[in-house]
Amino acid sequence: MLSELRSRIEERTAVIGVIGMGYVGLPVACMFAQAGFRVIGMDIKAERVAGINAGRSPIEGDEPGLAELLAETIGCGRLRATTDYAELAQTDAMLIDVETPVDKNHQPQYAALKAACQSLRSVMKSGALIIVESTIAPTAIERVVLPLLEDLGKRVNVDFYLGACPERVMPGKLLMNLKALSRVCGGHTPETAQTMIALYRTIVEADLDAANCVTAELVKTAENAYRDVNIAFANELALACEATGGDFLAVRELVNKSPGRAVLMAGAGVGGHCIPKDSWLLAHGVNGRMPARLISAARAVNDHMPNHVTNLAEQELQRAGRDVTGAKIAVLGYAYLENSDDTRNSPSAVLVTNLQRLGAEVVIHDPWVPQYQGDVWACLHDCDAAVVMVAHNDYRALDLKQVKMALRTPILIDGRRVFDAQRAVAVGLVYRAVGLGVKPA
Ligand code: SAJ
Repeated sequence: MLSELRSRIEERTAVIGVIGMGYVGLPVACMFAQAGFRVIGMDIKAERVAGINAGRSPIEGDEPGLAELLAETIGCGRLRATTDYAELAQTDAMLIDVETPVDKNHQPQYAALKAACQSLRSVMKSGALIIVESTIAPTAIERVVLPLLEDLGKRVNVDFYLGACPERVMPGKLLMNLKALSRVCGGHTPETAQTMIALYRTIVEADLDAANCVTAELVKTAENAYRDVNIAFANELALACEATGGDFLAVRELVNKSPGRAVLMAGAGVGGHCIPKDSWLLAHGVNGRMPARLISAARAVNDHMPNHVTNLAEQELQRAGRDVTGAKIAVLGYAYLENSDDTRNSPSAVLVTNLQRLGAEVVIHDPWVPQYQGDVWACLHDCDAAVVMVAHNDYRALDLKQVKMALRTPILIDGRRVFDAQRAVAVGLVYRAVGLGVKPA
């Protein structure tokens, strides 16, 4: 049956289902429709389905080309969205793109994934290829997905085929990444992996690497855990610089002159929808068979950074004779990433909570986040400290003399090394920064 599917893929007569019309599922549905396939997009949110069928993208933020591609593929009738799983009975390949978050105890939450499997297993046609694109812990295909799909008596590689092909999309580059980034096609069998490659070749211009499912699961979680551990190293080095009177920026530059070194940037914390989560998925995947000590230690270091920034602010307020209780503090930057409107798992949220718990009045500004836009000077006016949490370009352009004049107490805490320490001190600011141990001259 896989050879028949391969033929239908080549002829573009295969029908593709995509479950989950979010920032992963919608663009991939549009791209397969653009490649010539009939695509059925499935989502449980009726209003989202209605909007998509009206050609309106539910994806926020600036996504070059997505709105146009959606309108085009809906307009020509190749893409259609539905809330009815029964419509997936006609699909030859089904991609699962539902959320796979972790809870506050860092445990994977597979409710959406399980619901999708429980719904599609009763409608999937014989010979259908099921591909999990959502990021899942290593061994989750075997332990979570396969048992659910086989629960009604259907058998993998007999009644259906199964694979994992994790996505590498990023907000702001959804369509570009889908086309330009390589992907691991983890098949339950080598033949399944080859069929997945044939399918993705119709939209991906980069490498498509055949593998088994657990390799695909390991690669995706490892690539993000790797980044988290490396950021944690930069953060721990920054704290060491503060403790020893060093300057992280200078130390990092010199370390990176050593061949094969590439220390990342220390900062006010690690947010976002994937880096923090994927580390825990990798740690969970080993299922207690080995202690994921480094991964959990890195998470602890990175999660500590907004608390460290809180401490810097508290120290300088006390030095200035201002009790943090009752102090008015401006938090500049609420997105998790510079020049982005995405606030998921933002370190700023931790800082704001910390400061409010200490009794401070917090005013938040972020030129990219609608509810925090506005005049930054009005936000800074009469504050006892300004804490920069995100390296937005808008903040790099701030005139430090004006910052000093706007503040009631001239304290500037720089969580992302946006400003030059000497310049800040020269205009009369009390300046502290992540990784800066020396007192600026
Ligand atoms: N961060 C630091 N120091 C650094 C780099 C990042 O503190 O040196 C912080 C950022 O401020 C942010 C968080 O870490 O709060 C995550 O930043 P990120 O640059 O890793 O951006 P993400 O979360 O969008 O990560 C995505 C991932 N891509 C996918 O999952 C497909 C990641 O694998 C990429 O490496 C990353 O983009 C990228 O390189 O842009």
